[in-house]
Amino acid sequence: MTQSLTITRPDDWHLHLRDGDMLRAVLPETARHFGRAIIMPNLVPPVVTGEQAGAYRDRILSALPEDMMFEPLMTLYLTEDTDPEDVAAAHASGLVKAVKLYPAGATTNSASGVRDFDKVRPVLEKMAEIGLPLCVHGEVTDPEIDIFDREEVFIDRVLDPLRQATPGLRVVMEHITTAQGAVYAQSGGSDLAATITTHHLIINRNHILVGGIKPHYYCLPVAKRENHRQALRIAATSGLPCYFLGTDSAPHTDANKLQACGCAGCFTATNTMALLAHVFEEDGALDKLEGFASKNGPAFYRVPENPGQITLVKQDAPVAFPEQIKTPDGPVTVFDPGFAVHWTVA
Ligand code: OTD
Ligand code: ZN
Ligand code: ZN
Repeated sequence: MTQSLTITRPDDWHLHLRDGDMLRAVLPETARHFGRAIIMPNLVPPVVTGEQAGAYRDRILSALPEDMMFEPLMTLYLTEDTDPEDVAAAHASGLVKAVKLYPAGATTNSASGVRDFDKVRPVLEKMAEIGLPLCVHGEVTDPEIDIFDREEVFIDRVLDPLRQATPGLRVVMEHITTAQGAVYAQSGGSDLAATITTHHLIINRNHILVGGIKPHYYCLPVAKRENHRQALRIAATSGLPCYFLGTDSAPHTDANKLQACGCAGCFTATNTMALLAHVFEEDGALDKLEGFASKNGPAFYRVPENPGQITLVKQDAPVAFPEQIKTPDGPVTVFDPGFAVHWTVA
């Protein structure tokens, strides 16, 4: 029996595209299904100014195959030297849709991030004034704090004080991984939201560690206990407008993943929509998938929904997704959910 589900063309509200050869290799994987994506600015060096964001946008558009339609929504990487007027101008021109806050050292390429939050106060105040969202990587970097607790501690120590001190600031908690993150995301009305990745709906920390270490499941924030995964499933399938999809699809070559100090990141662009259909069906919530992937994000970011649609089809035989994407830098392994998937995008 085939079953199908047609939804408004989705968007990815958190995506890593990289640059150069890697950009050209991974961009079609996203553009095939998604209308737009919030493009993460953690290049080396990072995308800090409006001018750099404009140049990166041009490189993305020239890497896009001619027969594909896709709009990159650009972000700026917040540093302690970021100029509030540059941010305001990049927003006013329509180029930049969000500013990204990385606590220095929290994740891949975050060394230029923020150490002293007082130094970015003028930028945050300008953003509150103009309604430009702040996307937050919410983990403390304090070496005393256990890596599995870093999100929960960040909410209490950094995020809540920062929001209290900056009334009107619109915030997206990126890639939440805990029950505490899911609860807090509901507390800020229409000025607070959270993205949830596909992989955090599927794996818990056992998947990374039991029966041998699985580098392809290692990402940041690291997957937590099973009760947290369940809380994320409840949040994503709830239909509440504060939760939407941000895949955090983060390509690294296998050579860079499979080594003594392997890179963090799961590459899910290729099969994300199929996996989400599986997850939402399993939770009896296929009717909530469109809100999560296609409607709640545009509503928060105050942009129209995509004009087109995609159709997800469920087939009897398991779908064979490619195991890897070939790139000139080497293969990138596609996220393997560890179970048979019968959904595919038609
Ligand atoms: N997490 N990998 C990367 C970024 C994210 O925190 C993130 O947004 C990356 O490779 O850029 C990862 O595991
Ligand atoms: Zn992050
Ligand atoms: Zn990311």
